[in-house]
Amino acid sequence: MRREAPNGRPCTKKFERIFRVAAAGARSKISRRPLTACTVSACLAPERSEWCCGAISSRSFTVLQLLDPKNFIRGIIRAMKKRPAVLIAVASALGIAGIAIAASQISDTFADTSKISQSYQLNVDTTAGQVKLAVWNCGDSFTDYRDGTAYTTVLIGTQCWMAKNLNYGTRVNGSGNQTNNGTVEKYCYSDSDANCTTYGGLYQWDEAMDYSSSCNGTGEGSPACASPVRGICPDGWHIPSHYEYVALERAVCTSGTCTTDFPYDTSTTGWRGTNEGTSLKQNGASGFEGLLAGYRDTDGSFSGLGSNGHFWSSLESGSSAWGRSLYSGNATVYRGTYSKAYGFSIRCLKD
Ligand SMILES: [Ca+2]
Repeated sequence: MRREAPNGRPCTKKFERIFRVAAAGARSKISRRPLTACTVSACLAPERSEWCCGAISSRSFTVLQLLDPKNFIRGIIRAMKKRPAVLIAVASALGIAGIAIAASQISDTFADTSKISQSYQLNVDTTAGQVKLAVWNCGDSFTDYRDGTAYTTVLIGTQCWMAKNLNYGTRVNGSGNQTNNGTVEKYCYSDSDANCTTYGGLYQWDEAMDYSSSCNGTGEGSPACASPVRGICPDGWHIPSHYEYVALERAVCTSGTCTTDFPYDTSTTGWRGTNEGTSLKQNGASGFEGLLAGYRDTDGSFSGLGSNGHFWSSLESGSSAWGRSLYSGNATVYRGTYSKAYGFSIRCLKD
């Protein structure tokens, strides 16, 4: 049942109540103010239409004037614990400049992604003193709430990919191994921060997985792991499985023999397909924008920048793990297993 009010009209009682509770962290400043200041031109979530104050007519709307954004966010987190669908929106807001909330202040870890809608992003504009909730679609930029880094995204087939390599964590020199030390470590090609900015970080497999167990999908019908591994990706995103890379390859494949070119198995290795590598590389037709970021070799040196790029999947094979490679001189895609000690690029895939 929809309970909407026309645009610009006072919020429904229910909406008011939710935001009164949400504003509890800033009770003295906000909750005494009438929430009729709330002008809404979009629904909070179509599937939760009882929260709506108006019809969807634009991609963002002003929730209310905000006097104390920090406490407001904190209040929302408390209030929305039982409403996981909006937690990710709150999390996304945490990286917005000017809103600094220590992790210790967040009692919910956002670990339960199964109930979290990824379709809404809360933006806090401290200059204007407003909170905006924007409808987020694949293809929109995604801001990693952990460090404020923005990633372009692209829908390929039915998968929503980051169109940039992940660049998250603290840089460490290539000469040492990354370790399970509670800190996400990254290599930057030639130990240069600037290369991370351009090409993303390079991660050893275990570090990329955040020391989670290997997994794969079950085939064409279910290419994702039953429990996708978030690894070092932002909440709501995960390390692609080997089969999810197969799904990607098939989605960009135009040969007419795609199912045999890109089989769902863990035995076929080598160069596959016809022009899919070209499609997946920078400026290719797919929009994947696969950079030839090079890699960190097992001896600690760096190699291949501008010539080849390598991407981990979540599937291991003994002391190695499955990945994909793109090379400047090859129109096809290489699939195979590589020592987990290599430092490769990471593409996060939306859950
Ligand atoms: Ca680490």
